[in-house]
Amino acid sequence: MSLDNAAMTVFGDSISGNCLKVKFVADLLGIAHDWVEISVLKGETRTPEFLAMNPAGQVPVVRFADNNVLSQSNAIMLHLAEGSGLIPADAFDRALMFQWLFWEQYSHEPAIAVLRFQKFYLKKSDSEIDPALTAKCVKVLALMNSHLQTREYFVGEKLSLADLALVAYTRFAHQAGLDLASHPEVRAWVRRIERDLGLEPLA
Ligand SMILES: N[C@@H](CCC(=O)N[C@@H](CS)C(=O)NCC(=O)O)C(=O)O
Repeated sequence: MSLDNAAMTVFGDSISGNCLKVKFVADLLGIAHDWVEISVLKGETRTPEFLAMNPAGQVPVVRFADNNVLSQSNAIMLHLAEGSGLIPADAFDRALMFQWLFWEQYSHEPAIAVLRFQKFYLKKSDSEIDPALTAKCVKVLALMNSHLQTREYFVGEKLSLADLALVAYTRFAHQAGLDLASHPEVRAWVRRIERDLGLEPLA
């Protein structure tokens, strides 16, 4: 399926890093799209209409002009970016990009996105938050900081989907109560990717 001139509708919550990943790629590649705001907090992912489109009850979801529907943020990014410079041409670099995409979903997002949600949206106090979750976030940021000591981008010294997936929640770290001043390479990288995306710095 060609994405050229295709009308595509993104069903997303604009407070969600997972949903913003889709916008980052579409905007960078100039892929025209409509955005339908779906509020997770208002339970709009649980309506019969939404569940008929994505039985997993999660955003983001993309519906293409031919009515095909795709969910899972990283799968959507990969589909939109097919054949573009956001996916490394070199096979090993491409594998490294996948390495970071899988790490993002298994280790990074379940830490930073969850802590941010609990603190910033559910307004949980520090005593209500599992200390192991905060420790996991610090470990994740330390690993990223160490990787970025010797490079400007996660893979191949060039912007790739790995950076876009990882920046989505890292740039909200302050809303999780995490101070990027302790992870200066990560902070500089966030600014770099925000600049590449034409975004104003959040913190
Ligand atoms: N692995 C999924 C995670 C999607 C996800 O957790 N979406 C959240 C918003 S960030 C959601 O829709 N939550 C609603 C719910 O689970 O009820 C992805 O990357 O797309």
